[in-house]
Amino acid sequence: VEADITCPMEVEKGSNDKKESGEHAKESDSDDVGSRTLAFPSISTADFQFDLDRASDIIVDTAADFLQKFDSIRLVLVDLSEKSRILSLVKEKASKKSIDCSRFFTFVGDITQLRTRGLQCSVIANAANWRLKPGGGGVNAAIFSAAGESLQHATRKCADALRPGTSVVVPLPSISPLHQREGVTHVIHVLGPNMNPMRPDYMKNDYTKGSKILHEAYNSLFENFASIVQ
Ligand code: AR6
Repeated sequence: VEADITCPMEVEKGSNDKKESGEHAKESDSDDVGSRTLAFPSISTADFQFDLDRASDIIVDTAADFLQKFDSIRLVLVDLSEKSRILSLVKEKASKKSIDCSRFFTFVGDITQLRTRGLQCSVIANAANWRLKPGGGGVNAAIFSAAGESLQHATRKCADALRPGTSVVVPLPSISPLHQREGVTHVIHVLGPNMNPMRPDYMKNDYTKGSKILHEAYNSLFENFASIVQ
């Protein structure tokens, strides 16, 4: 299977994403690029209903700041569908900034099957709930299910709960199928702002506060990732 990986800087050059993806798709196991790569979902923009346009600005801004501070790390925004609107918005906005597209790009696929699909990546982020519980749908359910019970135990050792705008690093035990199959060594749980009235900590459409919290969530995620790499 060829990876649907695209370079944000190149998105306007052609419509055939797969063709332009060849370079990334064929990356080998031989270097340690995977251990310096963080793959993350778009925090808060599905079940938590955060506005996609605002979220894409925040993703591009925080990623650009972070890449300036740290050399030789990669950030990869992942979503399930080629039609993902958040991926399109981020690609479009990243291409307008001078961001190195080998260090920040988007990838279409399941975040629990990255190596299988050709992306070397040891650290993945989860859009968690405040109790750090498995299930509930979305990427949280997918990660807890793929990682098995050892992720629940490991998570319990690290934290009981999260405040919106914060994250926690959980080393993934080597017995976890996600570690064995995909080479994932760490999961970083992130709690973003919630704009869904049916979920806890509903922010009542307050985007002044909500945007600040989403900023904090990505900064916390990226800083935690940097602490693992160093
Ligand atoms: N691989 C990659 N991306 C995914 C996957 C996957 N397997 N599954 C979903 N996405 P969401 P939130 C994308 O709803 O909005 C949970 O129930 C999805 O398309 O998972 O932060 C938790 O328990 C979207 O772009 O997270 C919380 O209660 C992104 O992941 C709540 O939902 C985030 O969508 C968190 O809501």
